[in-house]
Amino acid sequence: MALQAASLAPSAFSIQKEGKSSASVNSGLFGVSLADHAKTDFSSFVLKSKKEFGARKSSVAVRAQAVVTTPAINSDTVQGKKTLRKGNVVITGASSGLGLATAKALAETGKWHVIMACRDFLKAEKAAKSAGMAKESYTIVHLDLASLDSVRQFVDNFKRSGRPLDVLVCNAAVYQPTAKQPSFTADGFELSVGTNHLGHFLLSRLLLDDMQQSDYPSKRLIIVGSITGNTNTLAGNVPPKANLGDLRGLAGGLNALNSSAMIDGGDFDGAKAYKDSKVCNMLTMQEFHRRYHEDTGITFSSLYPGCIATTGLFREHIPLFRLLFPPFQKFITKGFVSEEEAGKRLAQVVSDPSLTKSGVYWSWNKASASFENQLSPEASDAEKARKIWELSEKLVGLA
Ligand code: LMG
Ligand code: NDP
Ligand code: PMR
Repeated sequence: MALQAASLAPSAFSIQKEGKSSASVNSGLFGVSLADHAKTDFSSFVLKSKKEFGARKSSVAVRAQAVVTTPAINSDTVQGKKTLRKGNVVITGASSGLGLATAKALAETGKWHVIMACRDFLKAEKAAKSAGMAKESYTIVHLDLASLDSVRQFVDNFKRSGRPLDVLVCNAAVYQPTAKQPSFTADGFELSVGTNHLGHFLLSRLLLDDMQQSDYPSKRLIIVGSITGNTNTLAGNVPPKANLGDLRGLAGGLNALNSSAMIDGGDFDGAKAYKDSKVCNMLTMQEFHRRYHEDTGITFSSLYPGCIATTGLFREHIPLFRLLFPPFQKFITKGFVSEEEAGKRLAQVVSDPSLTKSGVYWSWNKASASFENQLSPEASDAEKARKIWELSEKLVGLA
């Protein structure tokens, strides 16, 4: 499936070059008015070109195209008032759970075009359809975060599309609570940290330029964190606890050959690896803030959306856990939140005008009001953040 989907990615963008001039397609894709936008049935183009892929391979080669972007603020000549064009938001892992709910919430506003960056094209298409997302409100593009080549391919495809990037949401994740042995990404990194942290680290670094170039008024880079990575909470104290130690495993490449598969150099533990990866996510957001906020104006945020106990994240947990976890969170911890509610929360971090402060880890109280939350000492350790940044740069080939 991954291979098959990989071959679809270029076609998703190649349709812009088939039969229509860039200018006419771009006016539909990037134009301000919803009516104009609705005329461009981009998602059906994607599916159509996918079907044609096997028969006409030569047409799939991605060619660079002239970039004709519409400015963020447009004058609406009919009504004589200024309007904001649709924002373009990339959401990784938008094929289920939080990512899908956020994509849906944003698409429904009519103000956002969602680029669903997913490893399984067909699953994503079915998910978007059954969520009732209007087909002109999204585009699915292949991205497998467990492969650095795939991340680079995604970025190339995105750049070639000529679409401005206004917000990037790093949402995808894997959790392997029952794994006895580590598994690895295409590049040989332990899978949870390799996917959740290193894949997103490369993706965000490579797309930062695009966000910088966008003329959208509020550009944001969001990385989904979690309470379970924060040892200043009860949830963060359920064993195994997150702990990055002195980063010796990360420095060694997390490959279980010449180093441990775990960041701290310890024995493999899937639940700990996930929590460690979330600490990396939260530290990365802060390091981005320190390095780039002032110069770029981009808002860097992280969040804990609540315990969405029903998502696919727990697919590898034992059946008894999957049965008891939702009622446990609903009735005992009261930390439970529905996918829909969590999607609205993340959508706020994407687009709410009151959530523009950079460097913040957002959470929500019982009344579902957002507040700036406190991170654990480790998840706010600036020196560790810098070291992780530098080691990660080496591992993903940026340094
Ligand atoms: C591990 O087990 C697994 O081994 C691992 O594979 C992985 O899955 C990992 O985190 C994921 O979990 C953790 C295990 C052991 O937890 C359990 O699942 C045991 C459940 C036992 C049930 C206990 C009764 C709960 C009440 C009953 C409710 C019925 C519904 C049941 C639903 C169960 C679904 C989970 O965990 C333990 O060892 C238990 C000890 C729990 C420690 C709690 C933490 C206390 C820390 C206190 C310090 C607080 C300091 C911070 C202060 C902050 C204040 C805000
Ligand atoms: P889901 O499993 O429903 O969603 C995870 C998404 O990530 C899926 O779309 C999955 O794709 C995708 N994904 C996994 N691996 C890759 C990969 N290699 N390349 C591309 N995409 C990939 O879980 P949630 O919605 O719960 O998780 C979303 C985010 O929320 C995660 O960052 C998680 O850490 C965070 N979070 C979740 C909490 C919860 O209680 N559920 C609490 C706190 C934070 P596919 O559909 O193909 O499997
Ligand atoms: Mg946890 C007190 C509140 C609370 C909250 C908000 C969560 C969230 N959890 C809480 C408490 C507890 N949990 C307690 C007391 C226990 C012991 C019974 C407990 C257990 C537990 C397990 C076994 N919880 C879990 C697991 C998982 O496998 C989940 C996990 O750690 O995934 C990494 C999990 C979670 N609890 C949460 C949240 C949000 C998760 C899941 C996901 C995540 O952090 O992304």
